[in-house]
Amino acid sequence: MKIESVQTIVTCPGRNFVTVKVMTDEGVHGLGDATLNGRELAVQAYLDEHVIPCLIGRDPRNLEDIWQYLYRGAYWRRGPVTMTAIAAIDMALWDIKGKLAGMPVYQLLGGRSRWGLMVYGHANGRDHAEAVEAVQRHVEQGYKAIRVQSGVPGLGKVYGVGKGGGHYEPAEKGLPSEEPWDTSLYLRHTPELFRKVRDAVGFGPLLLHDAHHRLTPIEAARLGKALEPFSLFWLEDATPAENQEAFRLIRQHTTTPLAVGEVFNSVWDCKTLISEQLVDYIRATIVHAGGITHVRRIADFAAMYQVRTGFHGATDLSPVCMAAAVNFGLWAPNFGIQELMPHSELTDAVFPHNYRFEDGYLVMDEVPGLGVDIDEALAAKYPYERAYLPVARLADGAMWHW
Ligand code: GCO
Ligand code: MG
Repeated sequence: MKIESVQTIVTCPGRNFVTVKVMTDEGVHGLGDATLNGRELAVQAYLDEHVIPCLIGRDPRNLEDIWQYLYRGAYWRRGPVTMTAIAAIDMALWDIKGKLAGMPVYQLLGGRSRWGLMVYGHANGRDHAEAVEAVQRHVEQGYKAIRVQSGVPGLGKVYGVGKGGGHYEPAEKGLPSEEPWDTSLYLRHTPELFRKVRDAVGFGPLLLHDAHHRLTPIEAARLGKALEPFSLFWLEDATPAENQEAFRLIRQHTTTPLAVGEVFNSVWDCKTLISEQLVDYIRATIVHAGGITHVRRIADFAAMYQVRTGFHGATDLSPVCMAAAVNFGLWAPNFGIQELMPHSELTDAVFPHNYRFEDGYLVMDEVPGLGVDIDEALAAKYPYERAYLPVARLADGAMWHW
């Protein structure tokens, strides 16, 4: 059996997605997500120019060997562009393997450990009152776990808050927009937000919050401590984690559980964080961390230290990645929670898929492969449109972490 051709498909049904389609000489094809928000065409070029030519003629069933070939063979290791490209091919090869076996990918991984993946939805508001209402709406919709973000008085646009208080999509058409940031305003208002949410909905729903890399370690420690009375499920990306040891300080000061890793692309990015038990949830995703083959290694390593998965699942992860995440989560013994930011109807139409939301969980039927496809004719109607994530600046104009 041979890989006959591989195609990269870029489409923008409301936002940009890059998809890889691997075709075999036996007519079976596989799909992989290769979307890297704001850097989409770099991954496409990496695949088209440097990866795909090396794949033609290889046996798609040897996905481990192909993974090692792409990782070791490039000589230049890691990095988001490389690891997203490898992830896309890896996902597509697992999809093919599942179709050949007539089994869902979760069966190939070891079968179901659970019937569904508990997800967390995004409740956000321009102010606390709007955020509380959004939490109540999510409870009514059946969400068991809800991430809460709110506007901060004195700051204009803030990470995690949609324009109309509803759907939030961080990437914007055109060049990067600029957002103001002020940590002291944020730290003053965030504990108050969670007090209001708990007053309104009680302690039943699990609550999460994303600090989006904005805090220094000691500020993160202070926030974690201040949030303890509200019993969060996790505080996410409290401080940038290039320096993994920075989490030691946060950990010494607070029992609020910590999650990190949506920007990680290899197990090396979280080796200290996991082995020193500095975090509770690892958010590395299949699309940005080398595919199912590598994320399985991260998850197994994390399991040894009682760290559970909490995969990134924002709208920039296509339904192909989400289908892979559902397969993975159905199996992973140390699955913790899955982020769910529902895609638009148009995106769902371009990528028909088998997984679905049911009463707070993502479930899927027993279909071969990943259980997702692409409507190429529809995808072709929505060509790439340049879009970027915003950047953040402090009051004096200096760049900050967005
Ligand atoms: C999350 C993330 C996203 C990212 C986005 C960047 O927790 O869902 O922080 O909102 O900002 O995925 O591409
Ligand atoms: Mg996040």
